[in-house]
Amino acid sequence: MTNAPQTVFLADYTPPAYLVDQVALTFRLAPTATRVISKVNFRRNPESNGGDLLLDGEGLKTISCTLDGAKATVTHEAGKMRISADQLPADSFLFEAEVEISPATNTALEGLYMSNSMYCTQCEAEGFRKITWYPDRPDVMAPFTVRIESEEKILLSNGNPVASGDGWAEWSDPWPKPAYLFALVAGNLVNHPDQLETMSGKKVELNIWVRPGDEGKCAFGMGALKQSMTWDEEVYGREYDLDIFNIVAVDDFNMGAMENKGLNIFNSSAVLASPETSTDANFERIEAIIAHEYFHNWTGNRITCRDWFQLCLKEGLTVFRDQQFSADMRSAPVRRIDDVSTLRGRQFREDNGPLAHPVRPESFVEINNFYTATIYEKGAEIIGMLKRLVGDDAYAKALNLYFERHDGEAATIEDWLQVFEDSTGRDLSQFKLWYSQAGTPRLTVSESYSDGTYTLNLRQDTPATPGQADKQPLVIPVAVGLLSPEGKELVPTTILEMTETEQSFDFEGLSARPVPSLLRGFSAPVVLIRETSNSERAFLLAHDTDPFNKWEAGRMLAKDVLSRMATEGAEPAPQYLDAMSDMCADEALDPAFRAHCLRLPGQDDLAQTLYDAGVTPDPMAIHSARESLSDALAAKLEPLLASAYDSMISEGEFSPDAVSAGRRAMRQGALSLLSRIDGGERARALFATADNMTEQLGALGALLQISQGSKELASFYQQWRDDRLVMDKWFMMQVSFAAPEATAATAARLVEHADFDWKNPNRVRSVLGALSMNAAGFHYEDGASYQLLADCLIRLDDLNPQITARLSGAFETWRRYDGNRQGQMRDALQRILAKPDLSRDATEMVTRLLGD
Ligand code: B3K
Ligand code: ZN
Repeated sequence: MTNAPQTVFLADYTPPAYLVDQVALTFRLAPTATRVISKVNFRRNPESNGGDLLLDGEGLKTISCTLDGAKATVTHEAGKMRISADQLPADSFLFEAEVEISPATNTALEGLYMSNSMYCTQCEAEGFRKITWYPDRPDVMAPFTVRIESEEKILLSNGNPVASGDGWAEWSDPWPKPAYLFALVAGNLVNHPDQLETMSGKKVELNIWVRPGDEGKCAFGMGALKQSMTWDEEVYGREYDLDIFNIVAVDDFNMGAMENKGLNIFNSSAVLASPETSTDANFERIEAIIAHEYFHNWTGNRITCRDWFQLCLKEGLTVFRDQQFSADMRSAPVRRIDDVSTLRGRQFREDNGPLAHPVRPESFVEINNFYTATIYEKGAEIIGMLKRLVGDDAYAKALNLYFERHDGEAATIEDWLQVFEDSTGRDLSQFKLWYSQAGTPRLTVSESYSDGTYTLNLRQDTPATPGQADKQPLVIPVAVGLLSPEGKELVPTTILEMTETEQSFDFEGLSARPVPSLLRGFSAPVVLIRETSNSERAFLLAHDTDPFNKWEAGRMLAKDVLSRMATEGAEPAPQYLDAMSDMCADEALDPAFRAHCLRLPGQDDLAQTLYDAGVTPDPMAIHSARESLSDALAAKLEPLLASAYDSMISEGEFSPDAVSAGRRAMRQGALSLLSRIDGGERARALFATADNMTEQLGALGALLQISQGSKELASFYQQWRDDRLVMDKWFMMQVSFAAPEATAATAARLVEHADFDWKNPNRVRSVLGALSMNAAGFHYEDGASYQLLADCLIRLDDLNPQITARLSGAFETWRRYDGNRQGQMRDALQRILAKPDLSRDATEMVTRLLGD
C-alpha cells in the first residue's frame, strides 16, 4: 500500500549517493496520456560511497528505462525505483526514461495537471516524482533544459526561451535547481507584458499570463512585481538573474502561489486584480504574495534547503522579507498589527494545540502538512528577533555573507546561524532553541518601584507540547519603553535581552513611578502576562508612543471587557467606550490605525484567552458578548462614526494605495457599526451605488451581519455569476455572516449549489474555510457544523488530499471546549479516520489532531 504512513526523520539525513549534472526533459502533452522523456546525467557524489541508484516516482506508467543506452533492470519499493550498483556503468552515466502520465485526471493538483483545459505544474514539495523518475529531493540541484511539444498556443518552462516552432518550444534554465522548482505551463494564454532594467543595466522581459478576458486585471500585479524587483536590489542588493520573468494565473491551485525559477505560478486569486472585482484586502494580499514569490528567487531558489526539515530557512526568511517590503510600501505600524494578528490567530493557535511543532520539525509523514503558520510566521518572527538582537547593520552584513557563502547551495539552519556567528562574533547556541522548541513562551512580568529605581521582574516558561514535555529558557528580546504618569516618554525603547528563566532589570534615576510599555512592536512571539488595570490600558491607548502597543492596549482593554461580559454577564464597560471614543476622535491618528482599533478581538482569540485562564470557553456567550459590545460601541460613537462615514468618502478614481485604503477601512468600520442603528439604510444606499468591490462587499457584509441583505445577495449573484473570483466572495460572505444557528445549514446548501465545484480549492475554501472560521456557527451546540465538515472532508479526500488535510485543522482547538463539543469533534475526526483509503495527508493530520 503506497499510503502506509512512513515517518521521515531529520536525524536520518544522508547526502545523496548520486548528483545530477544536467537534466533534459521532453513533454509530449496530451490530456490523459502525456509522454515525459527524460535524460539525466548522473555523477557519483564524492561525499558518498555510491551504491544503488534510488529514484522517486509515483503513479507513473513506465514505458522504458535505460542506462547509457542499455535497458536497465529495476526493482520497485514504496514509491522508489532501485537500480543496483552493479549495473551502473561508471562514476558518471546517463539515465533515460520514458513515462506516461494523465494530467486531465489529476485532481490532487500536484505534479502535472490541467486547470480549465490548461496544463500546469505544482512540484513543491514532492510533486516532481509524479512527473518522472528522479531523485526528488532539494539537495540534488541541476540545470534543466525542457522541450514542450503541444498544439497549445503558449508553451512555457523555467529559465530563458531557446527556440520554438510550430507545436513546440524549448527552454533552458542555466541555474542549478532542485526538482521542486521545475514548472511547465501550456495553454491558450494572453500576456500583460512589461520590462525592467536591473541595477546592472540588464533588461528583463516581464509577463503576466492569463486566460483571454483577464488581461485587464494584470496591471496592479505587474506594478507590484516591478516594485519588488527594485526593492530587493535596494534593500538586499539582489538582482534578477534571467532574461525573462513569467507569472501565470491558474484557477485551480492548492495555495497562493509558487516560486518556480523564472516561471511563478499563481492562484488567480493571488494575482488578478481590478477595482470592480477586488477589495483593498485583495490588493494588499496580491502585492505581498507577488513580492514573496519574487523574493524566493534568492531566498529559496539560488539558496535552497538541504532537506524539507529546513523549510523555514527559505519560508521564514522570505516571509520576513515580504513583511519588510509591505511595511515599506504601506503603513509600517498597521502592517505590524496585521502580521501579529495573523501570527496570534493562526500560529499561536497551532502552537497551543495538538499540531504544535518546532519551526524546524524533526519528523514528518507528509511534508505538505508542514507548510504551516509555525514554519512561515513564527519562522519570520525568529528572523525579526535575530535582527533586533544583532542590530540592522550586522543583519545586513550577515545577509551579504549568507548570499556570498551559500549561493548555489542547499543549506541548513546551522549554515544560516553560522553566518550570523561569523559576522557578529555572537554565540547563538541558545538562540537556536527557537528552531527546535515548540510552544508559545509565556512571559510573566511583575514590577516594583522605590527610590527612583524601577525594577521589572521577568519570568519565562513554555508549556509542554506533543513530544516535548520539558522546555529550556530561550533568548527573548523584550523591547521596553517607560512613560511618565503624564504620558511623556521617559525611557525610549530599549531591548532587554532575557536568557534565563527569571531575570530582573533596573531602570534608575526616575522621578516617579513610570508606566511600562512592554514588548513594543511585539519584539518576540510570546504571550505577555501581567497584572494591570483597565485605567492603565486606557492610558497607554491614549499615550503610548509605540503604535503597536497603543493598539495592543486597546485590544487588551477590549479583551478584558469582553471576557467579563462573556463569563460574568457584565455590562459593556464605560471605560472602554470612552477610550474608544477618544481614539476615534483623534484626527492625528491614521484612519487605517483607527479602523484597526475599532475592530473587536476575534472569537477565537477570546476563547484561547479564557481557556488559558482556566475557563471553558462558551462560543455562544462570546458571540453574544461581541454582539452586545458592538451595539454599545455603535450607540456611544454614533456621531463620530457618522461624521467619519461622511468625511472619509473617496473622491475621484479608485486607487488601491495604502492611504486611500485606510480611509475606506475607517469608513467601513463606521458603516458596519452604524448599520446596527440605522437598520442598514446607509449600507443599502452604498451597495446600490458602489463602483468598487471594497465598498460593494463592505456594504453587503454590513447588511448580512444584521440579518438583512437577501435582495443585495441576489443582485450580487446576478451581477457577478460569470466571475469565478467574485463568486468565491459570494459563497464566503453567506457562511461568514450566517447566524450561529443557521451556519451549518447555509454551508450545506451552498455545497449543493450549481456553482459549487469540489475540484476548485478556492471554491471549497470559500465555503468550508469560512465555515470553520465562523466560530460561533462552527461550534454551535447541535454539532451540525462538525458533522457537515466531516462529511465534506470525507468526500474531498479522494479528489484533493492536500486541501482535505489543511481543512481538517478546523478541529485543532477541540480540547478547549466542553465535554459535549469535545465528544462531537472527536467523533467527527474518528469518522474521517475511518474512511477507507484515507490519504496519507489526512491520516497524518487527523491522527495528530486526535493525539493519544
Ligand atoms: N513554496 C510555496 C508553497 C508550496 C506548498 C507545497 N504544499 C509557496 C510559497 O511559500 O511561496
Ligand atoms: Zn514561500
